[in-house]
Amino acid sequence: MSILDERLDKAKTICILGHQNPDGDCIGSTLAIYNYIINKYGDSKVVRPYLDEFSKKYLILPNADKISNDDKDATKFDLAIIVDSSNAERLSSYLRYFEEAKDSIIFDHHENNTFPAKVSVINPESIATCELLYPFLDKSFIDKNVAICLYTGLATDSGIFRYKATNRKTFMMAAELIDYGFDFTNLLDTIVFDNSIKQRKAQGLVFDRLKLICKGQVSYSYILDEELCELGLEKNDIDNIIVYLREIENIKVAAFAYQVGNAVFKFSLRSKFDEYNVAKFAKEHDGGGHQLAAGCMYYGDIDTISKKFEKDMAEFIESK
Ligand SMILES: [Mn+2]
Repeated sequence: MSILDERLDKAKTICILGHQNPDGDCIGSTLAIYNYIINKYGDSKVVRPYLDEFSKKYLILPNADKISNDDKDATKFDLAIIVDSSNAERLSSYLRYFEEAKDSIIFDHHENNTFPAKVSVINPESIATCELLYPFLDKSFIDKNVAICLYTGLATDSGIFRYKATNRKTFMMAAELIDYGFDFTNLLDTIVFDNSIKQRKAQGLVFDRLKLICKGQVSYSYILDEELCELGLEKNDIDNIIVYLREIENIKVAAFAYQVGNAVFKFSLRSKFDEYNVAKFAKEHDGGGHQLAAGCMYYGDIDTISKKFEKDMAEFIESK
């Protein structure tokens, strides 16, 4: 019996928590666990998944509509399961559920994980939390519903099986999962490749003002809140833009800034090469992440922060 099953057996009330601004791996691992518990225990357990609001495209996943963003639940859970979160702050307003829970277990693949759970299953070598989680699930309770959720995390965190950390294990797991018989083509079209016209217009705007900085080695662009508002878009409608900024020839690093407050910008960073470790850059600018994918913060109006970022990034690139 896995350490997850041991804890599930003992708990009557269970919450599942993940990081703010949840991505495919966070949502996928949350729902893989949720569907697994339903398969294994039916309605003999109370299971509540809590995540911040996420893109509606993920409603294609089984029981995604059961994920709640209620942070005022008075239940003191027997067990909190945390996924894909490197530290306690990442849980934002749901942190209390973890703090008040009697028992806790975390599954995560971020470097420098400091999450204070009772049991930690951490492996930065794992390409996705879903990959790390898979061996802890009893195969007799994995069905199509669990498989499609695990596949979502595996596919999205590996850049659809393209990023360097993708290996034999990743493909073996994908192969096992697709045997459960879900429509993976439609899944990936829905959650990754299809965009609304509004999203395509936002991408047009971002590409219109795209700059190649640091002698063409870095692609950089941004979008303002008022522009998103005008297009009728939410923040989670633009979370794929960084992917397109990375897909430009000859660049080493891609950067995309969007507003998270009045004079506060969050930068998404992607690197194409190990030696340009954007997690290092991010750590020096109020952020963190992985070697090839990270995020950080800049404070000020867009012109000021663009100039400052350009200067900081030039130093970072030249130091290589
Ligand atoms: Mn992840």
